Amino acid sequence: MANVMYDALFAPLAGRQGVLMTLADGSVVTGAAFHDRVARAAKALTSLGIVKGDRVAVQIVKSPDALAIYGAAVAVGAVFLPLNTAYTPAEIDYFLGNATPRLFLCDPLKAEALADVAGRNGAVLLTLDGQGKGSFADRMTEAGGDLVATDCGSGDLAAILYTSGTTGRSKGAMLTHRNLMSNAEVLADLWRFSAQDVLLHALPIFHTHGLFVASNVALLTGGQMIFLPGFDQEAVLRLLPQATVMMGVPTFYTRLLDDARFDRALAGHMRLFVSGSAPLLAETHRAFEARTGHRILERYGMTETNMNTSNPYDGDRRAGTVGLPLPGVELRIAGGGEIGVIEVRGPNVFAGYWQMPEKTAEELRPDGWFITGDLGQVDAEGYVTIVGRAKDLIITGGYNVYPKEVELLLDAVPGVQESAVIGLPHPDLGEAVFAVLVGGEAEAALEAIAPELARFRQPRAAVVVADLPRNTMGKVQKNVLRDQYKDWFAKG
Ligand code: MCA
Ligand code: AMP
Repeated sequence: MANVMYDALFAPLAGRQGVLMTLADGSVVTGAAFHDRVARAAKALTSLGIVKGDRVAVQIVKSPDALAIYGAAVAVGAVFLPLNTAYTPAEIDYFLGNATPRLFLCDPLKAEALADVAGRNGAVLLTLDGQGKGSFADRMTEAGGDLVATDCGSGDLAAILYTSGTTGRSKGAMLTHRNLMSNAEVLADLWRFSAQDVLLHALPIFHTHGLFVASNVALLTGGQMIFLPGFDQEAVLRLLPQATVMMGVPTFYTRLLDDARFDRALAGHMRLFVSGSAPLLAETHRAFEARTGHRILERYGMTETNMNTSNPYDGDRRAGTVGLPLPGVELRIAGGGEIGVIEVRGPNVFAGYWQMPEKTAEELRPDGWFITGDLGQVDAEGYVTIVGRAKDLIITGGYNVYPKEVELLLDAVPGVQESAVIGLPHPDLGEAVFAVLVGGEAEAALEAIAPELARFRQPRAAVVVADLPRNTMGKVQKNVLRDQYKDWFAKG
C-alpha cells in the first residue's frame, strides 16, 4: 500500500527548487523548503504519539506552516480537523468534545483561554502563530530525518470538517483520501490546471474551498500559489498581475468590482476566475465580464461532497447557473417535479458524519445518494440552477450560519421569549444575519450572546416585535420576516 494523497500532493515537492508559494511580503517558499516543513511537522506529530486515525485539530492562522501541518497529518495517516479562527472557546469545546483529537494546535495568544477546553477534552495543546512561532514550531525545528509516509488506502479518512446542522449541533463530515483525490483530479483536468499556473490564494484554509478545491488542485498539478493570509483588497490588487487563476466567494468579486482600480488591464494576465460557496448574482457575473472581459466560472459544492457541478471551461459559462455535474458525479432532482432537492452520488460523496449514524442516515441514502438540502432545477442541456434551500441556512460572505445555533442562544437570554434568525440581502456579504426577537432588548441580547459565538455567526442587527408570524401549523414563517425586513441592509 502507499499513501494516496501524500504521494500525489506532497511527495513530489521533495527536492523541487522552483517556487511553490509567494507570500504577501514578496518572500518565496520553494517546493523543497515546503516539503521540509511537511516532513518536520510529520516527525513532530509522530513524536507526540500520533498514529493513523488520530484526529489532529487546528485553529491556526493561515501560513505556509499551517498548510504543511495538513500535509503532515496526511503523511502520518492522521485525520486533519481544521477549525475557523473566529470560533470562541465555547464553540471549540464542542468540536474537541465531539472529535476527541489527540492534539489541538492554536495560536499562542489564545493558548491560555483554550487550555482548559483542550485539557477537559483530553487533547494535548500546542501552539503555532502566523510567523511560524510557537511550541509546535519548536518541535518542528527539533525534528529531523527522512519522512516515511504511513500507508493509507483510498477509503481511509483524511479529514473531518464540521458543518452546522439544522438542529443546532455541528456535524463532522468524514472525508476519505478517495473523496478528496477524485475531486482534485477532476477539477484540475476540467479547469486546465498545469505547472504554469499561479493561483491567487486568498481564501481561508479551514474550509473545503480554500483547503481542498484551491490548495489540492494547485499541489496536484505542480503550480504555484500566491498565498495570502486572507482577502486583503490591496494585496489582491497588487498581486493579481502575477497570477493566472483566482478562486473566491462572491464577496471577493463584488469587492473587486467596487474598486475602480480593478480593470481589464489588471486582470489581463489571468486565465480563470472561479466562484463558489454562495450564489453569485447574475448581475455580478455580467458586471465582471463588462469590466474585465472574463466570464467568472461558477461551481457548486458542499463540505460533505466537495464539488458537484461546474460551468464548463470552454463552453458556455451561464450566469445564474452552477453548470453541469462533474465527470463521475451523478445528480438528480428528488420528487419528480421540475424543482426539488438536489441529490448527488459519486466518489466525491463523504463517508458519513463522525459518530452520528442517525444523522448520516437522514442525509445519505444506503445506495449512496446524498440529500443536499439545496433546491434546484436542471435544464434541457443539463445546466443546474440553485433556486433556494430546503434547509434553514444563511450564507454570509461564504460562511454558513445555521439559524438554530443562534436562536438557541438568544432564547436563553433573560427577557427574550423567542427568536427567529434570518438572512437578509447584504451588498457586501450576500446575506447578513438578522434576529427578530419577542421580548428583551435588541442590543443587550446581541451583546449577551457575543462571547459565545464567532463574530460571523452573530446577528448584525436585531429588532423586537410583539409576535412572530406563524402558519396554521404554528411554524414561524421566516419568509414573511425575510420579506418584511428585506431592505434593512440595502446599500446607501
Ligand atoms: C468576517 N466577518 C464576517 C465575515 N467575515 N461577518 C459575516 N460574514 C463573514 N463571512 C466579520 C469580521 O469578524 C468583522 O467583524 C466584520 O465582519 C468585518 O470584517 P471584514 O474585514 O469586512 O471581513 P474580512 O476579514 O474582509 O472577511 C470577509 C471575507 C471572509 C473576505 C468575505 O469572510 C472570507 O474570506 N470568506 C470566505 C469564506 C469561505 O472560504 N467559505 C468557503 C466555505 P467586526 O464587525 O466585529 O469587526 S466551503 C463551502 O462553502 C463549500 C464547500 C463550497 O462550495 O466552497
Ligand atoms: P458548506 O456546507 O459550508 O460547505 O456549504 C455548502 C452550501 O453552500 C451548499 O449546500 C449551497 O447551499 C451553498 N453553495 C455552494 N456553492 C454554491 C453556489 N455556487 N451557488 C449557490 N450556493 C452554493
